[in-house]
Amino acid sequence: MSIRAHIDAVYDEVRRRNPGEAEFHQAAAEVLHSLTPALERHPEYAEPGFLERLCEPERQLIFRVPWVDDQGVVRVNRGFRVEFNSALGPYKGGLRFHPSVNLGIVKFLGFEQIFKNALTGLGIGGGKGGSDFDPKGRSDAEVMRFCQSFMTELYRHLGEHTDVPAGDIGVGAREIGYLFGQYKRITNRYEAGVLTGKPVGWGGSHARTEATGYGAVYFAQEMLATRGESFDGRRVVVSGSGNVAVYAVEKVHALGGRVVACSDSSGYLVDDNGIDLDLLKDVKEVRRARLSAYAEARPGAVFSARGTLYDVPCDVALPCATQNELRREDAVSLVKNGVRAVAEGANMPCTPEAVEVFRDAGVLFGPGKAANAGGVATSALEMQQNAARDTWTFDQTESRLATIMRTVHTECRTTADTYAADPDDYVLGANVAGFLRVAEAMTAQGVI
Ligand code: NDP
Ligand code: 2IT
Repeated sequence: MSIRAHIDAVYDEVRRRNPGEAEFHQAAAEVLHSLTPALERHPEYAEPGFLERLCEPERQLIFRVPWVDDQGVVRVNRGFRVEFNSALGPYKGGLRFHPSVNLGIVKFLGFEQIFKNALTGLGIGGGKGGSDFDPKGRSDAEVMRFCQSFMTELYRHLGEHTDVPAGDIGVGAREIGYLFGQYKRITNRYEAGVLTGKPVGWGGSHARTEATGYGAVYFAQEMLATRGESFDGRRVVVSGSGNVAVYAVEKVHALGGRVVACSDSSGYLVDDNGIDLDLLKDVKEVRRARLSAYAEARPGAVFSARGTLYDVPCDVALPCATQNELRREDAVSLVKNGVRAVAEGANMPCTPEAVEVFRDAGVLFGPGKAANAGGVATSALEMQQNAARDTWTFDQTESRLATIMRTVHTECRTTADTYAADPDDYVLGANVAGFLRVAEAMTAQGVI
């Protein structure tokens, strides 16, 4: 069987064994289909059973999460943790609380996380989890009770050497605090390294909050530099207005660019004078309000509940909200308006059809598993600090983050050049570089 036919057969089997899990199929297809040149050079990874092992999570947990709301009504959610691959280290990856969460979404995120974490070079395996719990509109007390119930089941599977969750959509410092408190209470252990994304005052790392957004901008900066360009004076759109988006805006502004649009699930905002970051943080981080509140407070800013921010002319687009939010027609619009580079702050925000449009137009495209690796990389730095009972300064941590992002960028390009004779093929570069690191460890550790 040719390598191509083998990959197709493995993919067909992934679809058959995981029915209805569209996002997982999509993520698996993207990785598997870029591995052909890697398997041609390393035929041992095309042996029967190898890719099949890679695509089958080591462990999948699904559990009931009952909790009582402020009215005394019992609510029941579903919790997930997919421990996908531990070849390089303890399972590592965030928890997502959003009503759309299901097993297929968690599996897609866990699968991506394997290669992303490998790219950081930091000794972390891949996992992801979450719940279909919707924190929107819930009081702090409700969120606390939910987190306590969630951890009461999950704690037995965690440990600083076993599985280390962090945040993702709907999970930030507040939720990590409640989850940590319950873990500590049940286990009677102050095991700081069991969760990352903790507040800085008690075991959290400086720059972890900023890391994903900052890292995505560093990655885009490196991509632009390959063409002798920079952020200086550039118009940028950033989708979302959560943790990743806010700190992407902050770093773009620090580098002399101007973010003219951002969004949330209720619509998008255009502010041609450049997003006012203090106001954005106040609306989204302090008040947890809708984005329209920003437009109400800022003359000249326009909020639209319909349409898309990808129709706003820009030089750089940073999708930082959620999967499959940037579709073919959005990519066509961005290209028509002269976009130079797109870097994924979110996980898989661009559909495969959109990525094809960017590729055909010669637009620089940084895939999420490379461009947003700064978040999990800084989580690994948090684990290092916890293990050493040490605290690094903000500057020290950010400078390590910047070095890691530059290294990830270089590795994508050199791998793409070696395996596809096209250094601009960041998708292939990221997939192959991450895969080779995991594959080598899996082979050395035997059939497990
Ligand atoms: P947040 O919950 O802080 O923010 C998410 C943002 O995206 C919000 O503005 C939210 O709008 C918007 N959004 C979420 N779901 C949808 C949807 N279905 N439709 C439209 N808008 C939506 O999450 P993060 O910023 O942490 O995560 C954003 C992305 O980045 C995710 O893909 C995540 O997996 C990825 N990521 C996060 C990392 C991290 O360290 N946090 C690390 C690497 C990747 P609203 O408030 O209206 O829901
Ligand atoms: O998608 C991701 O990389 C994250 N949500 C961060 C994971 C982590 O463990 O910091």
